[in-house]
This record gives sequence, C-alpha cells and structure tokens, in this order.
Amino acid sequence: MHNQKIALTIAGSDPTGGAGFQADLKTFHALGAYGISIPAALTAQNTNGVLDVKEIDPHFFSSQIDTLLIDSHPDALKTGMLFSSEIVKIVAEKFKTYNLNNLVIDPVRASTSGASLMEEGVLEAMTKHLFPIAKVITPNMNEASVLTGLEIKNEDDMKKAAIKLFHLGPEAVIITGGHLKGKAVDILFDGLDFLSLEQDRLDGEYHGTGCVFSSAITACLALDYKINEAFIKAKDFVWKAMKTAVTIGKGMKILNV
Ligand code: PXL
Repeated sequence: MHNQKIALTIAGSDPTGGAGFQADLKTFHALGAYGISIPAALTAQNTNGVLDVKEIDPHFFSSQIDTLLIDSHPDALKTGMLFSSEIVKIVAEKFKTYNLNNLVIDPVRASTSGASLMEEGVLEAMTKHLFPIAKVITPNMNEASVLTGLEIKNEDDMKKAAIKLFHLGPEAVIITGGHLKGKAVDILFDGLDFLSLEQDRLDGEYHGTGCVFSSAITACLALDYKINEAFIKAKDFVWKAMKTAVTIGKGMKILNV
C-alpha cells in the first residue's frame, strides 16, 4: 500500500525540538523512515525547562488518530508523553482497531528539568493497557525504579528490574542507564538473554535523550531490524547526537539530530 517505511510518534510537543514529537520526527528522518505524528499533549518550554502543560482534548485526539490511520498504516509506532489515563486508553484501543504492531513505549514521567509530564495514575494505566501490547518498553533508570518499586544503583539492579518489567507483558525491555554512576550502561532483556551496551559517559545535561533513543528504536523496527540490532543502532545514534550536541538557548544542550 505504501512505498516507504513509516514510523508514527504519539507524544507531546516540545517547541524547542529537543524532545517530544519534533525530536522523534527528526530522528525518524535521519534513520530513513518516513515520520508521521499525533500530538498527545502540548508544553510551553524552552531550553531551561517546561513551564506549562496542556492536554489535548481526548475526542480531538481520537479524531486525529482515526483521520490519519484510515489512510496510512505505520510499520512501527512509539508513545512518549501521553499525560492522561484517558489518552493512554485511547492509544490501546486504536492499536487494536488499526491492527498496529511494533509498539515502542517510552514511559515518560518528567522532563530532565523535573517538570511532571503526566497526571496521577498514568503509569498504572500504561502498565495495564500498553505494556501487554508493546514490542519494547524503554524506561530510564528512574522510570524503571518507579515502575518496579526497586532501587536501581547498578547493572545488577537494572537486570532485576528488567525481568520484573518483562513480566508485565512487553516482548522486550530496554533500561537506559545514562544516570548510572561511573559508566553509561543500557541493558536489553528479551525474556531469554541480556544484552548490555556500554559507552563513555558524556558530562553535562542533555535534553531529549530518552525521546531520541526510543524513536531511533522505532525507526529501526519500521525498517525491519531485529530488536537487538535496533538497540545497537539506536545507542550509537544517540551517542553521536550527544557528542555533537547543539546550543540554541541559555539552558540545556540539545541533541544534534
Ligand atoms: O524528555 C521527556 C519529554 C518528552 N516529551 C516532551 C517533553 C519532554 C521533556 O521535556 O517536553 C514533550
């Protein structure tokens, strides 16, 4: 039906382009997938942080999805900032209605600067409605810790959390350890094996690493990579984008995507 691999992002808007669906679209493009997008929430923000957040009306959200997906069928999709439980439930419903697959969930809770990007109960709603239908979930250490109730201080703790998260239903779990002390290790668990990838730590605050990482995984899945290949490619892509990060304001650096 289409002659181009398509990746869909359902995420919040970040006007700086460093995170949110704007960063996802750039990442899809850079990796060779055609990006389509549905805003699930809006933010007022600059490189210093998020000042305000606004939900998209759920009926309008639904209408955006229906209108787009009766026409285009994405080969993979990701969710980022979903903000409300109602939006989470709509995503789960539409996933079934439109026979979607290759769903990547980035369980976004808060911005790097600490602003909350979800209402109360959204993580529980994601766990219940989205994790069981997900191909991959990509929590960072903090998100993994909140989701599992485990304290995560080292690679062993990350592995324990990954096993616990795997039992919530996704085909694979990737926990990003960018905030780990010492080296930056990310781990993949697919129910059988672990794959750990390590990279030199880059100092400083970077905005949007989680968004770019999960959208790189999504682009690779759209392009038919296996999960472990997607993981390796995405990790390398994020690291290079961090290494060449750009400054566009007075606050955090933005990944060079
Ligand atoms: O990095 C998490 C994130 C996701 N989505 C949106 C954001 C942010 C961080 O600020 O603004 C829209």
